[in-house]
Amino acid sequence: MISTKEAITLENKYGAHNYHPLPVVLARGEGVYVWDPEGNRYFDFLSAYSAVNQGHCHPHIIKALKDQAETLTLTSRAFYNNVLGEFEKHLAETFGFDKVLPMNTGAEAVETAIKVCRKWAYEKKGVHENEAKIVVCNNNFHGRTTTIISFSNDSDASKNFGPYTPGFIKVEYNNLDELELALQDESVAGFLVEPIQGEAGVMVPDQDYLRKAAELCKKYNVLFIADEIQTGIARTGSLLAVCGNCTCEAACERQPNTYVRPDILVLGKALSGGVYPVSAVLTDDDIMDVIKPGQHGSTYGGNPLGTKVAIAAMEVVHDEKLAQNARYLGEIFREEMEQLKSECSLVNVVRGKGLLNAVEINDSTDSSTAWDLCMKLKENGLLAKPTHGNIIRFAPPLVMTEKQLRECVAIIRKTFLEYEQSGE
Ligand code: IF1
Repeated sequence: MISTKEAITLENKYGAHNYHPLPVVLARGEGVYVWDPEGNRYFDFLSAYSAVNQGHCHPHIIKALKDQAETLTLTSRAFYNNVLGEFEKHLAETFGFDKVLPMNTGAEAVETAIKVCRKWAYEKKGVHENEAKIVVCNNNFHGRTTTIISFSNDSDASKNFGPYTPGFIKVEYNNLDELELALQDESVAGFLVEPIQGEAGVMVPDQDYLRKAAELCKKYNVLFIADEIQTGIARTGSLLAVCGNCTCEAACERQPNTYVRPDILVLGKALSGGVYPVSAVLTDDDIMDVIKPGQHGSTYGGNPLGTKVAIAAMEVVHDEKLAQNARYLGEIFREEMEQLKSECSLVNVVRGKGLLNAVEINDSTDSSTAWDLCMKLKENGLLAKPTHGNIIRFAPPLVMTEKQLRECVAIIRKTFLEYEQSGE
């Protein structure tokens, strides 16, 4: 096995420099743990940006991968296959929608949702062709295709990738007045929103924001599109973040006072448990039927290998009650971080839901403190990474036990207090 040093050298020499990774090389993963080539073990507190909610190399998912890999991997959609329908039924019933359109990456699913929404606007709402607009929020992150970065206000993600795709209106996140004003434009087709803004630094909106936003969309005949690629699949303590307070055993029971049913639901990442790229767009017949044969697709979209893996990944979420566990452990984690805040001047703000949490470091956004703390956390056996500048995202796999979580809290506390005392 090549060493940490060799692996980093190879990536730097032959790989595009489109990331600035923490200087650690991962060679093996199991559950909440990862190991580097030298055998050092770490708690994974990033979970591949919430794609590994089920833990690394979950045996149930790996078995599904192995069995299907020896049977049939890819057919294209030129023919049917004997897994896709089962996957689509499983998802449609679990999340309560009529139809599923399978894709591969999150960005492809977001692009699919944008296309379906625009087509619905022309063919069902009566918006003039090529005039459909979609409302998005400032500081959004929905992927990295040229259309998606066209509505990003993050210069790193968008600068010098123009010309940009038109037809998007930006409003302030968590601001219902601005949203309502934008929705009054009759050419608006949809409102695309993250239930919690992950990349922006785990920004949690007011409790009733999503429900009231959905009500406004209904009022103005605009499709409410929930991007649950990062917040979904039990990460925030319920199967979907738009669910609010329900900890559904299986399908999302509609809780009138909290359940927010999007018109279009976008899933990815942990939908397939970090084993194989699978994403999906879910909606009802009267919206999905605007897509006719030959109007959208993907070579690997809905392939039997990925969909078999996704079925197994969703079974793990249900059977191991990951939403309930995320909710329970998330409350403990935030309590402990609030306690640390009272002892340590480095901690400015603690926020999150379930096991999607972040700590804002008491330093300027361009300081290296958050990075330096993550380097110290690595030395102490825990891997996390700053999002923007001074915010550290903490998002372990949802299979973590309370004992392991408390061990991680101790590592974070030790690291922060030692760093503060060192006066670095
Ligand atoms: C990177 C961020 C997180 C997402 C939401 C769509 C997508 C993502 C809410 C696109 C993807 C990933 C992309 C990855 C790092 C990570 C990320 F930092 F970029 F913003 F998680 F916050 N919607 N997020 O979070 O899904 O096409 O990647 O499968 O690009 O660096 P994808």
